[in-house]
Amino acid sequence: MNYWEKEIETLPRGEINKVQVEKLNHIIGVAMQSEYYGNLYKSKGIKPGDIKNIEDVTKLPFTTKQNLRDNFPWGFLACNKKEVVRLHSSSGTTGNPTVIFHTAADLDNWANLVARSLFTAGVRDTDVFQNVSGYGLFTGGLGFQYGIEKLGALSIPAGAGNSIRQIKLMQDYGTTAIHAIPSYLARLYDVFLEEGLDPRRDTKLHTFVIGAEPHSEEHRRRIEEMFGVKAYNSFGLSEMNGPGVAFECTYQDGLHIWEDAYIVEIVDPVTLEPVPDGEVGELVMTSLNRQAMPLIRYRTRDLTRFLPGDCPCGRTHRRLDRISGRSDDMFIVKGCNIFPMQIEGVLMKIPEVGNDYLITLDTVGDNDELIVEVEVKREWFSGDLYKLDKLTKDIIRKIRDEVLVKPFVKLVEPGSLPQSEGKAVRVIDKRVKI
Ligand code: ADP
Ligand code: K
Ligand code: ZN
Repeated sequence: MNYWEKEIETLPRGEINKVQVEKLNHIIGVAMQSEYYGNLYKSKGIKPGDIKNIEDVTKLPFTTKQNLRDNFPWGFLACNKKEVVRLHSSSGTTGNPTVIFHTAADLDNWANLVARSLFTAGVRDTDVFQNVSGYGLFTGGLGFQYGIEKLGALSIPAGAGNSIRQIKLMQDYGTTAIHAIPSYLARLYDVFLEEGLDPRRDTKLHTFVIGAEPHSEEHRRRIEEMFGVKAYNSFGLSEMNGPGVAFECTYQDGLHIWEDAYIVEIVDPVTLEPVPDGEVGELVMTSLNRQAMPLIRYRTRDLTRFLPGDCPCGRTHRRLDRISGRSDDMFIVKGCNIFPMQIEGVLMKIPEVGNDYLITLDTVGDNDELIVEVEVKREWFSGDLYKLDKLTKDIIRKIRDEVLVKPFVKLVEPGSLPQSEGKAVRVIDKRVKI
């Protein structure tokens, strides 16, 4: 058995589009029960049935994070409050938070998508799955929890942090699969070493599911090497439920995005026109199943592209390239547009470089400077000064070749960079704003 839901996962393109058109017409009607879409669509004369073919989706207005904030908390609710059984919310440290509501049926659909995603990455009901993710308002906790249970694997709701305890759980219960953010796994590996353990020898791990934050192909390969596992890329966002939106299959060549549940567009972030197929742009998504709070043409701000061609796994749902960053991640130094992942890609290819780094943008004199602190592997840090100096110069040259700005590079001891509780903070901007 290769598929969780064979018929849906291998639906021919024409059929997928037909399902999408039907569901979109329906979901427009559902969305119009909310104050936000009700007012907006009435004012524009949009109604269910307007969508004749899939291209018609482009006639609908976009929805942005700002719209969600402005209408917090109930403005997008499309059903009776009595029907809502859960909410997930972003922290909202700046401005209003955002909130997503779910009915019982929404949660069931979501759990099924996560189960399908995990199955696609080769996880089975015989696995012992440790979810190393914050539970609570963050969707990575409960989102995976119910998906693992639906799949039928033995779930260990370990939560985030406390690496010694995580390792103990792995050993006590023979954990075979883990979900965690990639920046954490690199740190977890160090704890294994400090404890005198080798994850290849002392655990039964074979599968990682990594996501929730951008990471480079090189970072993935490092994690696979360190632990002796296969690491699959998992993409999702709270606005589209959370995990289970797009997932790598065992071919590890792009993430299948579930097109029976979402309409997927990639647009130029400036003109908002569709980009030519295969070009990078902003991912725009429409939720087709959610009843409590459908979102139509939601601008994710995530940058990616469709991969061309068919996947050998037989799934017909299109594949996204790994997310190269968010449109708001990009920073400009000395006139050059730079994404943190470009720098990560360079660093992770250098064998002496450790797993952590921090980019700081600062004003020095009259200039903006790019400062990159780079962790060096322990066996190298105690090396001679001549070698370290050579390494610094090598890093400077390689980063400059990639981003066209010459950085200041500072080598630091492993474990010495500040560590965040959740997703890694890769860039700090201290520049004087004029
Ligand atoms: P927040 O917006 O507060 O980070 P979410 O948990 O909803 O909360 O985060 C979703 C975002 O995380 C996505 O829009 C994307 O930017 C990022 N993300 C999630 N999975 C991946 C992944 N596999 N690769 C890169 N970025 C990812
Ligand atoms: K089981
Ligand atoms: Zn595939």
